[in-house]
Amino acid sequence: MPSLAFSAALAILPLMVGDIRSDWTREEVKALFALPFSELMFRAQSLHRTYFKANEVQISTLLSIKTGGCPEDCGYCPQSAHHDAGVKAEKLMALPAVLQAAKAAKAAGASRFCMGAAWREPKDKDVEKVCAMVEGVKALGLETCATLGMLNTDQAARLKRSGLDYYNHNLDTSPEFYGDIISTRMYQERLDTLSCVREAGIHVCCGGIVGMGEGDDDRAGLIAALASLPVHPESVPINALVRVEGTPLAGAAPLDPLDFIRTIAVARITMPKSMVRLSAGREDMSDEAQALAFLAGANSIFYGPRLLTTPNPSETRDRALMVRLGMTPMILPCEAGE
Ligand code: SAM
Ligand code: DTB
Ligand code: SF4
Repeated sequence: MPSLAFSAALAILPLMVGDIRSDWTREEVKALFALPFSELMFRAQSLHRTYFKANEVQISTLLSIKTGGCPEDCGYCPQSAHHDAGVKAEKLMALPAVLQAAKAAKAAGASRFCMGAAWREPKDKDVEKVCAMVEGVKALGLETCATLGMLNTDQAARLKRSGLDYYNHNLDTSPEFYGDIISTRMYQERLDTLSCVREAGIHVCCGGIVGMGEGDDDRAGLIAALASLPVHPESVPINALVRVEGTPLAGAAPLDPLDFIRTIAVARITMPKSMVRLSAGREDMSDEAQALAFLAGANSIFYGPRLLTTPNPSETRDRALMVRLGMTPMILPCEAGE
């Protein structure tokens, strides 16, 4: 009779030898979600170790460069002008203040600086201003990421010329559940923006949110949609809904932490070479739940006491967590002298 370890290795073989696939079906993804928890974790952890150093975590810091007053009606978002979450609409930040925040992020240990704007889509003159920010942040030796809403081909090309490394644009949930959450922008429009970003040669950061009242089928639908993009996003943020008072989703049922961990593990298995980011929602997560998320294959976090408008764990808490788990920040090739 084969040993237990042998049987486990056999069970994982098809996943470990397979090339990176972009033909994941929802049924296959659902089957992964349905695995016994330790089997799922074993597969995810094995693939994680195939492609990454298991104890390294990439550190990004977020800055809201244009807060509030957004014309979109995303049900989860405190920045939507359709909801009253007490977020004041502000103008686009000035360049020196952005660079000051980027310097502070670098000094605190971030390797990537992500600039977020509460826009449906930027105007061309906004893109010019963001390009100046990208150039300035890059000159500090940081990777750059922006999330500005929908982009057209020319805007994506302009951002690429400024040196933008990543563009974040999320699918958020399954195509079927999407309409329950957002009515002002179509799923297809999100896919179109992702194509423009990809065509421009900017790395894609694309993920979603768990805990909005979606069913198991929707979680599988989200991961299947991400994992069947022609090229997998280089970065996959998995957000746990931050339930903000005044938004339509403030009263969403609390998310079972194990369902969140499962989503991370399934993202890791289906997109084995992507960075999977344990994104929003860490403020309310125990150290133990976060440790499980890393074990499930998460290898990136947002670092710093604020996400865009909501709290994130303090640097002190995160540094203690890293020490507690023996994890180290991922070094960029340029920092390693390569
Ligand atoms: N306006 C741009 C857009 O929607 O693409 C960029 C900023 S928007 C805040 C970026 C992402 O943040 C959203 O796509 C969503 O996935 C995430 N997000 C916003 N509010 C959230 C919340 N309350 N909890 C978890 N994730 C959230
Ligand atoms: C992503 O997927 N999560 C980040 C980032 N991309 C821009 C944003 C989380 C926002 C959480 C709510 C807030 O702070 O306003
Ligand atoms: Fe606007 Fe983005 Fe918030 Fe939607 S998620 S309301 S597009 S800022």
